[in-house]
Amino acid sequence: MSKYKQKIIKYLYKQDAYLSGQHIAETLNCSRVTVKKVIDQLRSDGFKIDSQSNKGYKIVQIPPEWQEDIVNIELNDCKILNRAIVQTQVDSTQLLAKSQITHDDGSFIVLSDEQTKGRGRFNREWSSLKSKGLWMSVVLRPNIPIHRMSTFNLFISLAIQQVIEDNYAIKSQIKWPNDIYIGNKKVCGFLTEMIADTDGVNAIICGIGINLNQTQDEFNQVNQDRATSINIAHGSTINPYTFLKHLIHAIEERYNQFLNMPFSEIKALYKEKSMIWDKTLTYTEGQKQIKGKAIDIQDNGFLTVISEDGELHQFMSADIEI
Ligand code: 32G
Repeated sequence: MSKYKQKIIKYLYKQDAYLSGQHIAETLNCSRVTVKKVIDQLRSDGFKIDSQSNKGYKIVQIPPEWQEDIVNIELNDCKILNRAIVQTQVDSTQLLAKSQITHDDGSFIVLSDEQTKGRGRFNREWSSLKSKGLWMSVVLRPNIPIHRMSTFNLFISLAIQQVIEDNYAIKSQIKWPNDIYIGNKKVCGFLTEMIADTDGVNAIICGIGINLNQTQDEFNQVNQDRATSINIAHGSTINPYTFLKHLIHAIEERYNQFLNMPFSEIKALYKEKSMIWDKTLTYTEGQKQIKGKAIDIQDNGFLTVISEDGELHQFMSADIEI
């Protein structure tokens, strides 16, 4: 029976309409009893499936936990990713992705409902409440020399920023180099790690955390005034599969651009969507700390900052206090 489960989910989800048991059985070449059994099983898995005597079945609600079958449907048209690894709980999708790389040379995403040890830059804790956000690691396999990686994050930033703005009508801005903001609150953080040697890049492991459905009071005390979710800004529940679909599509497009065109071609757009201009901010990179204003971004992704004494500084990355 279970051999039909995936097919039935896929068919019902894709059609997104009432389909009779008879029609499903004929299309998928199984019996109506099998269809009924699978429907019952899906309902006990937490799917809400409406059934109407003259119309048939329709999925009206998917369980809050990520469903691997449905995630894979959303990945179907994506040429840069082979598959999804879906977990209910992990320490960190980033750690799981890295351990997978050692015995899997493909491109994939890792998704988890919850992370118990989600981490951001400088090993800072990344709050990853169960089924409240998109906690994802994307593993890509470019065939490029290491020096080309300096602009990867910039292309990814635009992919995320654009999904929020285009599909949810929310003004969002990039805070170079690793965050997306709505107003003065963080909605997303991402980081890019890689496995590389002098011959080039073997794998990119890009960790992306996007707050989708937290309410303001669900953020802890520290993040209370500094974090927001798409739900808060949009004013209604965000369907994680729809968000994922848009994001995968945007990442695919920007990743292909990253591989095929210089950053200079998207630089004007990147600058327009960035929030750090015209403000005196504190920039820290390693031992170096200065107060200054960002004035430009170079074709290699470096940020040019003019410090209070009028000197120019180039940052490949930095921790910026806002
Ligand atoms: N929303 C807003 N601010 C938060 C949150 C939150 N949910 N949690 C903590 N803060 O293990 C951002 C993040 C990299 C990558 C944190 C500010 C960018 C997260 C500041 C307070 C999937 N680094 N530090 N798995 N990590 S989630 C994983 C960043 C993703 N901050 C993947 C990555």
